[in-house]
Amino acid sequence: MADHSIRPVNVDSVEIRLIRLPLKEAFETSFGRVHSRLIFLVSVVGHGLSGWGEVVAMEEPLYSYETIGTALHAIRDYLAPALLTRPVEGLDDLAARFATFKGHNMAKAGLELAYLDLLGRMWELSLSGLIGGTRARVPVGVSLGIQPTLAALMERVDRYLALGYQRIKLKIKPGWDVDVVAEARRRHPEILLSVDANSAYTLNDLERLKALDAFNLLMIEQPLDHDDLLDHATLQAELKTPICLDESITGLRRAEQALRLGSCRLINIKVGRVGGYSQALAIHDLCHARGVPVWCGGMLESGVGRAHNLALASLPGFTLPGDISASSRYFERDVIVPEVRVAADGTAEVPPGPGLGFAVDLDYIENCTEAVERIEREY
Ligand code: OSB
Ligand code: MG
Repeated sequence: MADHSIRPVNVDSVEIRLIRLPLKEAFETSFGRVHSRLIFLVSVVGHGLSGWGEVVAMEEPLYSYETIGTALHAIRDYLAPALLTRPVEGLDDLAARFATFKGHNMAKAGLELAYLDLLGRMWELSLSGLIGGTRARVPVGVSLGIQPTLAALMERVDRYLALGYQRIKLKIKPGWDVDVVAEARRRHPEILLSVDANSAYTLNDLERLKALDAFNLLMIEQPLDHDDLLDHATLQAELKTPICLDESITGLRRAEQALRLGSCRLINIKVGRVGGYSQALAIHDLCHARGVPVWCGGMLESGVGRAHNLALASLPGFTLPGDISASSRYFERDVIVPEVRVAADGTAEVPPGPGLGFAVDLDYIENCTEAVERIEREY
């Protein structure tokens, strides 16, 4: 990573933009339902080029405390000024400037992503190449939301398997769990099947969670509180099924602590949740060295965030299918060209072109824009 990033980059301006993309169908998790995705795009302009990133925060603080609103505040008032105050000497320099400010990981990540795309375009290297990716295609899975009926869910399970998706993840909550998993497993005895509770349970639900051990699940994702490590360690000791942490892993230190405590056996890495590439790469390296499998999570990103996820998932430690589904699984039309496609073998290409490796569809983005603001260089 370091070699190409040491030459200083003069970023002239940061543009922050909110666009609304309708979802093809509502997405429901244990914390609520969304019908459209308000997407926060960030672009940094410098050396005559633009780099693009995405802040994956949602409108309400239901997945984590960050929202579109908190990210606007953090970027406008603290992070963009820190980026624009002097030339950026590399990813470590940028991460160190941001580390002064506590939290706001998704806001930080949006800027890191945009910066790295700009760097890739400047040096004509793909993002995957810049960060040390080793795979030209990555295996993908699909995350299926809670449905009004079991039949509606099973129709989707069958449909995505027929499209080639290599892993099915079912969103669960108390009352939409054991029976649902039992039926999916009965229909498809051999598939990679996992569940994601988004913090919907407590240790009082131990018997119900233990009942999931009967279905040979690949993992149970984030069963307990969003910021918990200790109760997860207690739970993991009682379960055969590996626990995978998502919400609880907010950075390298939390990942180290989770592994030390035995809170999980797998980690879902989301570049937004951990504050950008610098932390995502560090968590990947730690897990890879310890033989802990990682995979790339998703946040219903637009093509911009999705392209970054493809690059991240090309690293050698990402051995399990990610939540990087095709653009068409979410949207009628995506903001990148071409859109992300999933082949019949359940893999997606990691684009070899510079930066993101996709063209950004500025006309369509302009059409979908609800708000835009530019912050200029200070030196
Ligand atoms: O917990 O992984 C999650 C979507 C929004 C917020 C949190 C999560 C999810 C998903 C969908 O599971 C992943 C995707 O397909 O982008
Ligand atoms: Mg999750």
